[in-house]
Amino acid sequence: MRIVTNGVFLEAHVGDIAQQPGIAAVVNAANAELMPGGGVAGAIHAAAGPELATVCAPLAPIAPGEAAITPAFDLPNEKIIHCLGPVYGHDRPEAEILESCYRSSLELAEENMLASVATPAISTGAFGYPIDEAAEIACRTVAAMTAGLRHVQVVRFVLYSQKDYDVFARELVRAAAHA
Ligand code: AR6
Repeated sequence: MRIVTNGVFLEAHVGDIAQQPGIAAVVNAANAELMPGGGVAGAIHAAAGPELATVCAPLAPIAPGEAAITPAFDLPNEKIIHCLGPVYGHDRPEAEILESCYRSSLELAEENMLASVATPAISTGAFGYPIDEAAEIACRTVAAMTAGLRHVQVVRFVLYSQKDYDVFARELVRAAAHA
């Protein structure tokens, strides 16, 4: 699905974050060391190739809520924005940290004059953030930023299951109505 808010396309798709051709930057749900791991980080490092870990090493560690940007190597994108989400029930205040992830990612995209960003549902896998709460925060944060975006024209949420997609689609409509 796709809606327009303040001239920015907000999308939700079911798919693989490592297969998003036509998108300038993909967001990695990273670990602090920016190394390959499971889930999104595993898929992104596997698809980007071993050079990614080499350029990531000097940028690490990052703190929860922070983001870093690298080339995308063998991925069909220009850049990867690596973001460390909060571990649910451990990194607090978790809602503010998750909000900071999406804000920092879009700020980096703007600084790098990138036209489109695709992001997974940060923290909702290994880090245990409940999907409903995470979707509300993600969609609200992104929708609230649309009015200030100059370069980013598309923000795509890439969800791994139909169930997660349904939650994000619902929250996106709700957030766009308030933006
Ligand atoms: N494309 C899109 N979404 C995906 C993909 C994919 N290829 N693979 C998983 N998801 P996670 P986190 C979904 O665990 O919770 C890693 O091991 C998944 O279903 O990747 O932020 C890192 O090394 C879930 O909804 O990220 C870190 O240590 C969401 O993406 C840690 O996990 C996020 O799942 C980060 O945990």
